[in-house]
Amino acid sequence: MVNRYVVAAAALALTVTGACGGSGSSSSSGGGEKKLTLIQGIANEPFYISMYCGAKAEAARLGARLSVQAPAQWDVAQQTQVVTSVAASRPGAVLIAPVDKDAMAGPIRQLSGNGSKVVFVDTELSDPSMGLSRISSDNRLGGRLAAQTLAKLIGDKGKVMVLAPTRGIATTDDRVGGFKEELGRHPGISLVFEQYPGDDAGKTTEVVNAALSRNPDLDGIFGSNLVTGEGAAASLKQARKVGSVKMVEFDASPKQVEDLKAGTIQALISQEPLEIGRQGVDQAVNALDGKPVTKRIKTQLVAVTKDNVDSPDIAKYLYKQTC
Ligand code: T6T
Repeated sequence: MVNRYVVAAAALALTVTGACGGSGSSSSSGGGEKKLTLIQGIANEPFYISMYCGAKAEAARLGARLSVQAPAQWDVAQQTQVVTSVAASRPGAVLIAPVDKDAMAGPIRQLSGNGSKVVFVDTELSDPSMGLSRISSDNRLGGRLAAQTLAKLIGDKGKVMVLAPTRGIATTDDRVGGFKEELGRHPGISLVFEQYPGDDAGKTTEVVNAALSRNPDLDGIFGSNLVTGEGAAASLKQARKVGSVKMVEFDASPKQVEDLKAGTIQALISQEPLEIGRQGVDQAVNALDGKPVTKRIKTQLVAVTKDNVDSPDIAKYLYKQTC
């Protein structure tokens, strides 16, 4: 089963014109209309849709032209195709979420080589010399918060598993790292599985089904992103383990919130994708205007539970399916 957020097209390209509209000539710095391109990690997925919503509103406020492109799947070859095509169009600035912190360095060099300002949003590259700004959650802290939350849910003892799409994604690598670091402070809890099924809900469901049959006494699961979380929740339903296996997931898609309210899962560690998109546009426009750029910006995280999911101050942490 293919992740249901994947679209058939190889890349999704949408263009939003800022307040000034018009087709003016692009400019990588100084006068003329500012052309920005957002390259998401994957198309048609609530975290990146929400990021685009934040970026779109900020681009309109600042009078910049924003287009968005994304690979249909979380895949280096597909994102490289998108990067190469965007590099050829020479936008003034590119906001990008690299799908691999090392393999995407080569393709992304094309962007800066062609004169585009590069800003990392959400994920980033290992090479600290690349990118003018990096805007993301504090993912290591988020992983630790997930472990603290899961430990409380299982009475600080038992067997747990952690899921991430694949190794090499800056964000989920840090979440898994933070989760394992915090587990080290809970001697009564053992990590029995660390699995990487890909950014694919269906494959995640199969992996968790297998883990549950090998370990029927599993007590808790941490899904380190939206897609692995949704896949794991589907497995708990199939295995009739809802409530007996406690689940903490990163992100807060409409489906995840539905599972939280239904009691299938017990907590979400949610991010601020709209704010990440907004800040990415701000830093890109600062770079184009020759103004100071902030190198690193950390946005907020919150643990969402059945008790607080409907409170007004949580609303900004819940993801959108459309802008
Ligand atoms: O968790 C987000 C994002 O922060 C991560 O880098 C990749 O997965 C998501 O897009 C959710 O699917």
